[in-house]
Amino acid sequence: MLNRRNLFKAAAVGGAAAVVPWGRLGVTAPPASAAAGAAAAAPAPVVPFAHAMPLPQVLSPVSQTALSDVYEVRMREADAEIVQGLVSRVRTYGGTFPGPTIRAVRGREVVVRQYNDLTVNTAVHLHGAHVLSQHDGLPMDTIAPGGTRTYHYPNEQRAASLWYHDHAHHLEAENVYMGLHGLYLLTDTAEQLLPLPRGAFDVPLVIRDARVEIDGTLRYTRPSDCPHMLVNGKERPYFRVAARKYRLRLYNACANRYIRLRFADGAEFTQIGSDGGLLDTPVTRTEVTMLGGERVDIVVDFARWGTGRSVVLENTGALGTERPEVMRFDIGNRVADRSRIPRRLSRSAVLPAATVERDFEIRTFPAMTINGLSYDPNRVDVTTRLGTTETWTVRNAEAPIGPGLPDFHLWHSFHTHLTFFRVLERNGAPAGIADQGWKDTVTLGPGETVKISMTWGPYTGQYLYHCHQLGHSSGGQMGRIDVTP
Ligand SMILES: [Cu+2]
Repeated sequence: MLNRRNLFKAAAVGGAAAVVPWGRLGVTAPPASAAAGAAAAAPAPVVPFAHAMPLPQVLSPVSQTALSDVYEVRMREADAEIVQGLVSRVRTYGGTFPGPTIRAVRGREVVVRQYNDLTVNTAVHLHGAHVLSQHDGLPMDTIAPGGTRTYHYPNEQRAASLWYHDHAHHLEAENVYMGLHGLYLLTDTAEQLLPLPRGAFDVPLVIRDARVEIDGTLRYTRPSDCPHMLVNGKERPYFRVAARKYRLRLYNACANRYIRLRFADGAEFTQIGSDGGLLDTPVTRTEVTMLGGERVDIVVDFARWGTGRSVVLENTGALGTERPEVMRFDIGNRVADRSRIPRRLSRSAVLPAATVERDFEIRTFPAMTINGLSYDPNRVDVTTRLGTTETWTVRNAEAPIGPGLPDFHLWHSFHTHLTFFRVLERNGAPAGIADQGWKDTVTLGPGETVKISMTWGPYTGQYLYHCHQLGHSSGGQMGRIDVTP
């Protein structure tokens, strides 16, 4: 847990401890379980590139009908080797860390029967999916230990890189951190017809931080005390690739941390998709900043570095005391590559003009609130009618602090359930390339404001919007929206 010495060490980064009030540090929600509150041991040493990067296993259905695939998942504790040579007890979907990948096809329903064999409440939210309210994994719709619940996902939406993760009230941050997250890759005919890299050359990178202690304990704490950076469940792995193009699906699955990714040599790559699926046209990037929950799909041509070379993906959003490496790609032989990036990836529907405007302000001090209120599942914060297009102006009320200081807790994001949105403006200027495409989670650095627009639907019922720094949503930065007929 946090103690004054650790807080001081964190504050001393950059040498400005005296000007940072204690209250502004360590603001992620306190761990919810007694186990997580035990005294902390030192973190295990950081040894980059000790592990080969695994790919999350793909889940097989237990049964199929003409129109649906049925899966069963048992949430249970399991042991995982996150840092080489250490055994960590984690919370899992089905025994793997991270959970297994579900592959879905547009128009084919997925049914997941979840069994909770853990000792904590859970709720399974399919992030980015259009689902009925009773299948959304709302914070109070929990599965008690020993219980079960069946979720129905209609998959009547375009291809996108989704993920499922825990959303139980006050517990989501710790549950996700301890391992309750997995991928859900939804494809459709339009995507399949594109000549993008596919199969073994379409690779998810689930990136998240962790603190694994010298005895192997995976401890939930604030990100500035989490020196390990995992990709697909392993600390700073290496991955052998062929000298050709790959599609890499970047996920920030950190509970409480932004990451800023680039190749160590500054090489360009091509972004083809975001949270809500393919962009209309590809864009060239050299760096992407992602807060927890966001997805960025990119295509990288490893032939540019050549056989026998390596390139490191690094996080320039790391603290000065942390290793920037996230993973290393080791480039093998050149192989046949008929994939290419078409100039036109998709054709987005145009959002109608908004008829409703709303303002939201996200704050951590003195309490974790949106518009001054902490989440109350019995209070309706926003009521809208099905099909209404709205413009929401969202402001991060935190002031920036000096460079080099741990400022993860001052970042907020804004995530809407049920529907995707477009980012119209950031800080008063038209949205740039970082805010392209259909989004369900948008990053707000300290003091930033974004204007977003969405049409509420396709279902009526109770849904949520919240900060996706999960320590913040656990603490109350969450609101209820009811969509009425
Ligand atoms: Cu927040």
